[in-house]
Amino acid sequence: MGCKRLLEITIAIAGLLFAACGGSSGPDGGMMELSPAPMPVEDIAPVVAGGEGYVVGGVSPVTDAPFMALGDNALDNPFVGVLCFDLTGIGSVEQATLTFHRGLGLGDPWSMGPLFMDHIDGGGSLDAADATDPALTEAIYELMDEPSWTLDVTAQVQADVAAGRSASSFRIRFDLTTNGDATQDIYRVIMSKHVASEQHPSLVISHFAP
Ligand SMILES: [Ca+2]
Repeated sequence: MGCKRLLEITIAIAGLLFAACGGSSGPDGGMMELSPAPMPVEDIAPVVAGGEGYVVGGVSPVTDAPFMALGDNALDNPFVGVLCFDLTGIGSVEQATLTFHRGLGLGDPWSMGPLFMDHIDGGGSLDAADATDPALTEAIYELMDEPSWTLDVTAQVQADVAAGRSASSFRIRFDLTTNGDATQDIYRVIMSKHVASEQHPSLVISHFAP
């Protein structure tokens, strides 16, 4: 095969490849204009005022404390905590990350362990029923004793947005309601009224703005 013939074949193959890879994907043979893909935005969902706190003995909500109390008191009444974040302005959720920090403890709260986190429908305000009502999803996490926690709650926040809930709420509770020793045993989580603002609970949501 002569060099000229080889060159002709090479040019022919190159032409076929160019056509196959097809820059000419538009109906008129020109290049198609692609609309830019929507980009997610990242927002920090604010804590709902009056939505976070804890419930004492299944009857008394506390929403003005710098700490969430978990465990029991000297009357063997349980403490059950709730975190609650406003979903106003949140569109289709791509990613949601919940972070919160441990406070100082007292006694032996882990005698009531494990510590669980439930996804609940808190209705945007903390009331006594939030401590005992059935969860949307129970025990989405078992929490170890850590200085802080960073948890993927994408599925839960997606479900809240899809259901049209105004807030995402998470309940934190020890497995046992009391260890029955007539002594307070308390584990604490730092809440949004604490002076250490860098340790406040936060829910960071990556979403497509509606
Ligand atoms: Ca106790």
